[in-house]
Amino acid sequence: MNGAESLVRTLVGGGVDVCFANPGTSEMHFVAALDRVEGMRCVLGLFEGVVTGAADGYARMREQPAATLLHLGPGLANGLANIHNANKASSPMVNIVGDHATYHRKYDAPLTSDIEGLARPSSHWVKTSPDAQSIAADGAAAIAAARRSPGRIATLILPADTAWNEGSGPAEVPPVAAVEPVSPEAVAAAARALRSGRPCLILLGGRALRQEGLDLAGRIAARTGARLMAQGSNARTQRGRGRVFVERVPYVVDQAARVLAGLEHIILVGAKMPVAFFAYPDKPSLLAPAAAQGHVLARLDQDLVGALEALADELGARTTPAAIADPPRPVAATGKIAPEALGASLAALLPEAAIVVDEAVTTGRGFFAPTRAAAPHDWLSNMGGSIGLGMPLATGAAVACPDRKVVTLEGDGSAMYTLQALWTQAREGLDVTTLLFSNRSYQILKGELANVGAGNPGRKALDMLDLDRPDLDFVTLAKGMGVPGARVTEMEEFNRRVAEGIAMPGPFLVEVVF
Ligand SMILES: Cc1ncc(C[n+]2csc(CCOP(=O)(O)OP(=O)(O)O)c2C)c(N)n1
Repeated sequence: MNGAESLVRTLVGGGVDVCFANPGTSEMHFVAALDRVEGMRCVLGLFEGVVTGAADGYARMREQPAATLLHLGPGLANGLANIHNANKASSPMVNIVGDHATYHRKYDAPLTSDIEGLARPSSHWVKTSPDAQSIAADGAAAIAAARRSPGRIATLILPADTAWNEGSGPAEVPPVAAVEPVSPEAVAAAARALRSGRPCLILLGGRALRQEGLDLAGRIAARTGARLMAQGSNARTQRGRGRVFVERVPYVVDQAARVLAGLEHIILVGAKMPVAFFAYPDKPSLLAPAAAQGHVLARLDQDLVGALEALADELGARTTPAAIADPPRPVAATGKIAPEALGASLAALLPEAAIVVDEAVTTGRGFFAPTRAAAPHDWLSNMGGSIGLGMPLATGAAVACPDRKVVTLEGDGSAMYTLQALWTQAREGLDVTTLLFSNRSYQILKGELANVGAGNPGRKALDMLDLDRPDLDFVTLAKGMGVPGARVTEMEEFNRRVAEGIAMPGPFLVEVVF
C-alpha cells in the first residue's frame, strides 16, 4: 500500500469521509487511491475558494472536519481566503496540499513555493510529511489537531514521493483532549455580576448559540433581568419560532454603541468584548462603554453549555422559564422589492429546519429581525469578513445535511468571487436555493466611503463601487453551470419563485433585481 492510500484509509478510519478537491499532477496518487478506498465521498470544486468554503460549511453542520485536496502553494493560496473565514468560525478542517517530490524541490520548478509559509497564518497545525512511512501517522495527527476544541485548521503537505512510495498502512487517530470545563471562580464571578443589580449583558458566541445553550442563557436572563445578545457574526445560530431569540451586536459602529450604552457588566460566553469591524476616524474601536467590565465565563474553546449549566445552577435559574420567541406567523410581502419586504417574505417562506447561509451584506441587514418568527432554522454567517464565502459554504452545508433545505442569501458582488460553487451544486444535486440580490453595486462600500471620511465620490471612485456596464445576468450564468433559475422584479414573483425553488429538489437560483 502506497503512502497516498495509507493516508486515505487513515482519513476514512478517522471519520473524515468527505474530501472537497481541486487536484493537480502532484496529487494524482491521492486521487487514484480514492478509487481503491471505500467510504470517501469526493466533491470537485472548480476553484479552491469553493473547496475550502465548502469544507467550512460541512464542518459547521456536521461538526466533523472534511478534508480538502489542494494543488501546491498556488492551489492553497487560492483557497486561503475561505480558510481564513473557516479559522475565524472555528471550523475543523484537514487540508491536504500536494507538493513536488522531495528530491525535485531543489530544482525550483515552476510550481515550487513556500507552502508552509502560506499555510501558517490561518492554520493551527502545519506539517510537511518527510516520507511515505510517516504520512499516515501525520494524517492521523492532522485529524486530531483539527478536532481540538473549538475546531481548528490542520494543513498537511504531501510531497509526491510520500504518496507513491511504499507506505505504512493506515494509522490510528490519537486521542483528542476533552473540552476543558470552566473554573468555579469564573462561574462565581459571573454570578456576582448578574446579582449586582447593575446593567448586565450576557454575550453569546460559538456553541452557546445552539438550542441547548440558548435555552440555558434564556433562563439565566429571565431569572436575573440581564440582557442577552449574540456577537455580530456567528458560525451557526439556532433560531426561529419556539427558540430563545438573541439580537446581534450591530455592524454599524454608532448603532452598536447605542445598543450597548449604559452596560456595566458583560458576561462573555464563547464571545469576545465587541470590537468594530473597522476603525473609522473619530469612532471607537471598542463598542462597549469604557466603564463596562468584561467577565469571561467561558472561552470559546471551553465547555460553553457546561458553563451555562453551572451558572444557571448557581443562580437557581434551571427551572425559570426563558422568554421564547413566538411572534405571529409572518405573511409574505407584496408589491415593490425592498429589503423589508424581502425579510418578511423570507420569514414566511423558510421551510422547517432550513439552513440559511447569510452573505446578503446590505440587503440582508434587516433580515435577522423578521426571521425570528420563521420556522426553526440554522443561520450561518461569515465570521472572517472575506466575501465569496456564501455559495461555497452553502455547498458544504448541503453535502453535510442532505435532508435539509439550504437557502443562500447572496449579494451580487459577493457572488462573483466563487460563483463556480453553483456548478458543484448542480453536479452533486444539492438542495440549495440561492437568492441572489442584484443591486448592481458594492452597496456597503458606498456607505463606508462616507464613514471613513473619504469625501464625495466622483466618477472614477463610483466606477469602483458600481457593478453595471455590463449588468450581470445571473440566470444565464447559473444556467451555464446547470442550475435553473428565474429573475424577479416584484414581490409576488419573488414569493412564487422562492416557493418553487424550495419545493423542488436540487439547486435553484432566484435573481432579485431591485
Ligand atoms: C475578499 C474580499 N475582498 C473585498 C472585500 C471588500 N468588500 C466588502 S463588502 C464588498 C462588496 C459587497 O457587495 P455585495 O455582495 O454586492 O453586497 P452589497 O454591499 O451590495 O449589499 C466588498 C468588495 C472583502 N470584504 N473581502
